[in-house]
Amino acid sequence: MSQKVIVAGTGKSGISAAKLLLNMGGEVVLYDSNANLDEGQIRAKFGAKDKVDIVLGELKRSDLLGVELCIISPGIGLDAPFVSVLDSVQIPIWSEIQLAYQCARGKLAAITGTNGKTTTTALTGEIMKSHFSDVHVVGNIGIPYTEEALETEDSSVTVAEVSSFQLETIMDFRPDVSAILNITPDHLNRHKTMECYIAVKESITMNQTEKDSCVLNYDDPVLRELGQSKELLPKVIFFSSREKLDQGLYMDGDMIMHRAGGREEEVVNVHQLQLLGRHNYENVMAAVAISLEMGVPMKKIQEAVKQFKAVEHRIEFVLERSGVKYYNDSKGTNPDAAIQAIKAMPGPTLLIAGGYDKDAKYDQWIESFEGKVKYLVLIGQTRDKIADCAKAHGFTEIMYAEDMEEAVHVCASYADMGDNVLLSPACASWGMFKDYEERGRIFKECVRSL
Ligand code: UMA
Repeated sequence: MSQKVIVAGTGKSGISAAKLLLNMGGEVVLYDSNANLDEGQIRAKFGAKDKVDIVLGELKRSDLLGVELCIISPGIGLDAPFVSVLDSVQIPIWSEIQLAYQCARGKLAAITGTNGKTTTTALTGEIMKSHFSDVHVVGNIGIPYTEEALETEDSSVTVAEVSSFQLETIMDFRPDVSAILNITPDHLNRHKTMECYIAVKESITMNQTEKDSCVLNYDDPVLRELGQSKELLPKVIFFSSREKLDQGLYMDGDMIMHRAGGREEEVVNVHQLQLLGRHNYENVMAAVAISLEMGVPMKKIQEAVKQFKAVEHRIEFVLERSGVKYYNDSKGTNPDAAIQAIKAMPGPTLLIAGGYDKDAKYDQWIESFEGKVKYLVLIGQTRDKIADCAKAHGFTEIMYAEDMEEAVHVCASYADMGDNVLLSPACASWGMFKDYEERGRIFKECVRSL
């Protein structure tokens, strides 16, 4: 990697990719299309001797003199204007996780899917830590893979949460164990069609061979078909929360079961878990399957899953006040994730939703209210679109709020003892918040100061 590389994006991924390249003796052109960024602040993240040129705003061909490769941050689509400048001089584009993969050592488990990735990645990481001494949990979960890749050794285990954005420009990225948890409509503003979105998710398996494994959700028709296809080379392990499987992980009543080679064993009763909802039982099954494939003994897996608590912003219990329970599901950034949160609520619910428009359809989500949602409190750009859709489905208990503080106060004043207040927006956070984490933190602050 002692070449000259352009790194696109100066967020978490771009900065850590640039640092990795510099560490390997390379030279970096660090580019961001946002001309309003403070160049001095970006430069301060590097050492005085680091060979970094910073380019902000428009990218010109002259900026690319001697450049052989581009590392692109996940948030940047291939239709960004500067990509055509790279194409005109035939500079290949790699995803940030591809760069990390080239430099990393040891075994890799990579987890994708529309929903449940972060919980499954965090849980798999905890299970791995109970058995292996050097474990790295990286990727979309918040720590760029490039930040830790150079620290890995042959004995290391890396668990990576991988988004469709990160998969778009992989080359030979090949996990020892891959997992696709589910595929439902999301990010269609970026991937355009469902076919493209499915193809990019499935590309997590594209370099895998017979020596590798792939964990798939049997209940998802697209993934069942992928797993049954003769073209898929890795060993397939299915999990299902709806059917008893001849091989793989499945649920028998409240018991998660594992069946392999004619042998059946109990893994854990869902009442022993500290996670709510069927979708979380699916995440547990996926994590168990991945961990078994990575060589963790069942006893250690069983202990680790019982200890594991919900990660922040995923149906996270905040507190109970005046007999009302408050839950933060800020990571419910699309309708499907938000449906899972509503299903997991133990009783009548006041729901705070709305945000940035990702071209999503809200019909199924509204239908999932099914008498459980008492009031819908809407914030953000999608307020009118959601309100129109709700009314078309006969749901009229709708209120608007200008910000999170108002939304929380409205809920607190309308909630009765025994009710739940849930933030699960079904939309991205952009426009009102920096990211879903900031949205969740602000929600929790508002709840705590009630
Ligand atoms: N930028 C450009 N040109 C563009 C668009 C953006 O230069 O056309 C620049 C922006 O000005 C900004 C930079 O790119 O300076 C931001 O890059 P980024 O959006 O890739 O952000 P990072 O901070 O690098 O964070 C990324 C992931 N972000 C996205 O995929 C949008 C983080 O996932 C991830 O945690 C992090 O890398 C580490 O791997 C967040 C996310 O929202 C949590 N992911 C989506 C999701 O979960 O639904 C996929």
